[in-house]
Amino acid sequence: MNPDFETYRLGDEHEALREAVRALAEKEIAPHAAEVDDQARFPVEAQKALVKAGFQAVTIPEEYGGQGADELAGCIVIEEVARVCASSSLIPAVNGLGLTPILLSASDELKRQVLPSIAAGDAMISYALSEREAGSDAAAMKTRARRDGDSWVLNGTKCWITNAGESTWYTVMAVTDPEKGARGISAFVVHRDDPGFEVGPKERKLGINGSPTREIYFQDCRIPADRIIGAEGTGFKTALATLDHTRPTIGAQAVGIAQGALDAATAYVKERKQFGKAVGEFQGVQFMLADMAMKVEAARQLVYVATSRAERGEPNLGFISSAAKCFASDTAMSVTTDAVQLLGGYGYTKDFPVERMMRDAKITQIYEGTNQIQRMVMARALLK
Ligand code: COS
Repeated sequence: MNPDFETYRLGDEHEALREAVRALAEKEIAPHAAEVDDQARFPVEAQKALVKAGFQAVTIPEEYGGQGADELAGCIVIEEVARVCASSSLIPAVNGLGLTPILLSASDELKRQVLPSIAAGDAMISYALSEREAGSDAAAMKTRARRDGDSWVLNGTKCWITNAGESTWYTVMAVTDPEKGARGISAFVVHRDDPGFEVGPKERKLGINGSPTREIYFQDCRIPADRIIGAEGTGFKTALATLDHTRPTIGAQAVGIAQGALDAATAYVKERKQFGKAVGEFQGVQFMLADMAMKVEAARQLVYVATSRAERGEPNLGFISSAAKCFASDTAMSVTTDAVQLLGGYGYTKDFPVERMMRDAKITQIYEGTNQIQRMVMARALLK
């Protein structure tokens, strides 16, 4: 045996980061989580605390004013915030989603235009791929971008845009050549003050109520020509390559939600007495807890492996990033549901956090690709 064996152990820096985010999340974010959900209001306290600590978008490189952290660090931030408030964890998660296309494919000049404001916490960025009729079939989008002199002019509607209205910047995929299918899609960065850009009303949702979800509209929205991300026609590839990097971050969010529910349920069954003893002393309850913890740990390890492979820029990330997102989100759904069960009637009330966690968990099986799409991506990788 060798106590210094470092394989399959997080380094000291990552452990220190977890400790720091956990402390901040418990002190500054958790106390507002129930109210943020109840009032469906943006978690301004969380935003302030995350920005003050520099945790709102840790993967921005130092040359653009960021922390220069790796993708595993990005996942740890999201996981620890989600453990207390999933809505708040969408601040770092959606920034990561919006800025990854820029990190992967944008020119240095465009990176310099956009990234420093996000790194400073003065701006957030959202990601706009989906449309009402182009969800899983993302390449069926209709939003158009036409070149006009020194500008691109966008027309169309994107939907399910997380943090829309709060974000300053939007990464937008649009069709530049309708004859070319997926190869006729390009990616752009739009600023909320660009003429012809507007946001719609907030969707009324089951969970993640603190994070606004809206449509965004482009009506002859004119942006400078240099706001295209990469070459014309590469937008769909950039969009999917982005998801290879960010699906593990949704896995991390799911792990955090599940861990929060597991912690609440574990504390409860030690205190709650029935038939003259703590309900945690009953084997039926113990088996449930053990299964919950086993799944959370398996999901966490899968997420960390996936995000580490993404950080190394390994090829063929589709299988592992979809597996991490899919397994972790299915875990979050089952663990939060069991946590509600373990708290019985109390679990079904807003006096305890587990019903919120159960509602918040559901979206992780849907966004950044439904778990049916994840299974399709995994199967394609196996069969190719
Ligand atoms: N990275 C880079 N390029 C990729 C890629 C990846 N991971 N996966 C596919 N591509 C490329 C393909 O190589 C192909 O390009 P070429 O024609 O030049 O070879 C192009 O993208 C289209 O690929 P494909 O034909 O496989 O696309 P499909 O239309 O069949 O769609 C799925 C593939 C279904 C996997 C994709 O549309 C998807 O992930 N849908 C879900 C979207 C989603 O997650 N939405 C959530 C909203 S974002 S929060």
